[in-house]
Amino acid sequence: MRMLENVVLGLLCTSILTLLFAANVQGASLTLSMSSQDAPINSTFPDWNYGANTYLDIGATFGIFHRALVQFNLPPELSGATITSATLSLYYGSPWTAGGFPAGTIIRACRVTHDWTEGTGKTGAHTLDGVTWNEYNYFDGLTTATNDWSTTGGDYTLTDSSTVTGPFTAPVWMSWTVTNIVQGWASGAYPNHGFLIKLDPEAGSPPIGGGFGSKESTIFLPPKLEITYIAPTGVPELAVTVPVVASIATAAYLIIKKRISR
Ligand SMILES: [Ca+2]
Repeated sequence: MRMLENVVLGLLCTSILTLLFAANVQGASLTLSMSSQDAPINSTFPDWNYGANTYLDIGATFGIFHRALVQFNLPPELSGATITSATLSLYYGSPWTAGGFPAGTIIRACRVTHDWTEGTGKTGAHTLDGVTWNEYNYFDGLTTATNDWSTTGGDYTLTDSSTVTGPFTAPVWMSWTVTNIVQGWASGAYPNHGFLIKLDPEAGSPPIGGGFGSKESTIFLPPKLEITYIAPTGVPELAVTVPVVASIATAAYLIIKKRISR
């Protein structure tokens, strides 16, 4: 009986300590519930821009690769902040095949290392104003080296990249832990050129992949970046100069902010 009492007492103490710790956590959270720019690219049409597509296709099919670029403008209040967590989420809404992303499938989110332009092209509407498989901004209609990525399919690094592993069955959010990447942007260690999301490896036989909601989608939810952070000493964590809520239809991105505690 004494042992049981000790166990119960121990659990109670642990619970109280947990509550005290939670109450003393300082910081704030914000959700960027729409990307600032996003675009799918694919190796089938390497000089075609899809910046206005309602889908961000990710996957591979018989040697053809589909990747997605997603970027969020970070509010200035994150500058110099300590990022305690950051989660990138894409809404997987449309499977290519009944199998979707089967068990064991790895989908990787990487940090992009070169700026790029979203563009206004889409399936059936060719434009010369944005990112393609070959170029970070294909604007001249010329297959010269101008604006070429260093590597076709986008310039990115595997450093601090993050993976999730299937199975995934649509519709479902797919979420990557990207704390270190966002921390690097907040500290100024490297510029924010967003994320590149791809299948890894890009086998694709049989086809593996699907469509995710872009910020232009009217059917599926747009990309989302959730961040919790602690501001530098003396800097308010919820600056009033940043709009708390803006219209999805007109804003480059929507911010939902929440104070955790003070
Ligand atoms: Ca877009």
